[in-house]
Amino acid sequence: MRLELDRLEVIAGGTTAGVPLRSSGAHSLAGLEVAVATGGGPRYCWTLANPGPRAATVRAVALVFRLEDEREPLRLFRHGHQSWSPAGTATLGVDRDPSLEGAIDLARDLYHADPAVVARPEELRSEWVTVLADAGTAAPLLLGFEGGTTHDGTIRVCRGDAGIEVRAEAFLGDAILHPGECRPLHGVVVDDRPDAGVGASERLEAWATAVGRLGGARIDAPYQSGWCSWYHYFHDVSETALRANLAHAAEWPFDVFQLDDGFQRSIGDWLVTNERFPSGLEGVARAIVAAGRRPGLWIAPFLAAPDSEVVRTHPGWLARQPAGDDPLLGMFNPAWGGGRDGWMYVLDTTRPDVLAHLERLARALVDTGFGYLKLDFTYAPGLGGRFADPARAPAERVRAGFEAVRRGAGDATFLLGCGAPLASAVGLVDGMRIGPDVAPRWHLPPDRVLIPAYRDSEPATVHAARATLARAFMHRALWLNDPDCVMLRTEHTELSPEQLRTWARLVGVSGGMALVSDDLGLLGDTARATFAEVTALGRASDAAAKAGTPPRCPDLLGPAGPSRLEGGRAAIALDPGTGASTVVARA
Ligand code: 9PG
Repeated sequence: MRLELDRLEVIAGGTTAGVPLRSSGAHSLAGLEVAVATGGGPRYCWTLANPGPRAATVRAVALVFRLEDEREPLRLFRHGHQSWSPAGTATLGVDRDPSLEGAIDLARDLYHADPAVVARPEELRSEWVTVLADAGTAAPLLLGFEGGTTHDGTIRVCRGDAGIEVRAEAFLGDAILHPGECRPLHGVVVDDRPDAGVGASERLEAWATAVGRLGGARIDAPYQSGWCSWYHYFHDVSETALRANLAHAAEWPFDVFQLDDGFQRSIGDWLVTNERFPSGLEGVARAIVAAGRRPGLWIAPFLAAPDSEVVRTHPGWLARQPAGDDPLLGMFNPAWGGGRDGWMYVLDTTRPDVLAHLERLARALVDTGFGYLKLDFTYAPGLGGRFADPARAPAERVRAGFEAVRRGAGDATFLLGCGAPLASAVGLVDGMRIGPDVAPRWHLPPDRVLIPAYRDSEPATVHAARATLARAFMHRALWLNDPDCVMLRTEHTELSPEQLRTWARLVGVSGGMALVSDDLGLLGDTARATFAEVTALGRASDAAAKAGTPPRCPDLLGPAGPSRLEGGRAAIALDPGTGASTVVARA
């Protein structure tokens, strides 16, 4: 199995144009000029220019390859766009792209770089990187973008008239290219080493290491353990509850106490607490410091409630709908209220005044004592809408927001990305949520009414477990992985004791961040012993990752799907169907 470069395509101004491409050179199409240089590796460097006198609207530019000598079934590593998007394996002709399942526009926009429904019913896509494995070749093949900061990268695999096509698509999301402008695109790399001993995970590790180096990844933060308020208290968290948990701090080896969603008066007005937090953010930070722990705080910095102070005083700061003048809607969450039944607006991160606001906000939170910020729902500026500067691609809009927060927060603050387009945040965040939310149950109940297409992103522990296996290779190459919180409760949970242990040990073996999200007053010696096991496994796996051996999923593209993880001195094998697992020591 090998990739043959076939042609170049530009989707701009509503039309698609293509030219054959066999070698390096500059090509004119759709009024634009694309220069492609092919290097060893193989590696493709390309630039996109607008030589014309008028602005051009560019949706995407693609290198199109033909897959040769493959033997089906063709399996691919299907990587999702943002933290909550699923990651795992898919088979061409068997699995379907979720965009085909009739979800609402916002759902598609949330979970993919390109919100449009895929063009062909058999098409599969992977974002940022993929690995292909067929029935005939022993060595899998990796295709990936070297970055994702100035545009997204979507890889599409489909059956064309002349066989299977693989497209590496630089997605600019209808950004304007000004007359005379030239933009470098992120390089595209192929790892087709014929060495059968180099499996999918090893290829992804090598790719992530290279991308992390190129992008100045922040990979030096210490191993993180802590407490998070979300999965026990949810929106009803209170200062009383927080202080009650802090009273148990001495019994737990936590570094950070992180207050999650529920403290704020309004989404967007992050410095003002609601009536359940009479001491305000200063009082909260002081109490956590007094317990000897690092104060952490959740914010959704790019969202704002319709009735928030920030929207009332700065209506011009909002991104707009693609057509008309109404504000762009970035999330629907009735628990947030906000004056429009839970619909939230999106701040326009192409505006210098909005970026100055985000910078000031982060500085104020750090000055208040929060040295750890969880930045959530950060996909929002990447949604399709109208922004003040139409020249910025979705990935650039997301990144500009992260950059502003980093400027304000300073270098010493631990920033955790969440709901984040992964590729846009490299070099800015210290930690990254790499999967959907956990829940006190292994599977999602079959009767739950949801958007059917994106069930795999809904809160269920098996969904978080799958992501922890599939994205393990990113740990300490691109950031510290946050697999989401361990669940230690034994009451008010549908997790069996075995499922509870499986998830806890998987978090441990992954080497990722280990946060407890229970009412500590309800936990006893068994829970403390489980957490001690998590952090012992975790510190060993994390130390190995720091020394160059990241956690590895040996059956990532295996026929039974990912089910095993090796990290440090331990290996876990789990049955995603039942949540049963075994952990063994490795030599
Ligand atoms: C706080 C929570 C927690 C959690 C985050 C995030 O698509 N959704 O509607 C959706 C809502 C909430 C959510 C994920 C997805 O959870 O992952 O840890 O911080 O926000 O509201």
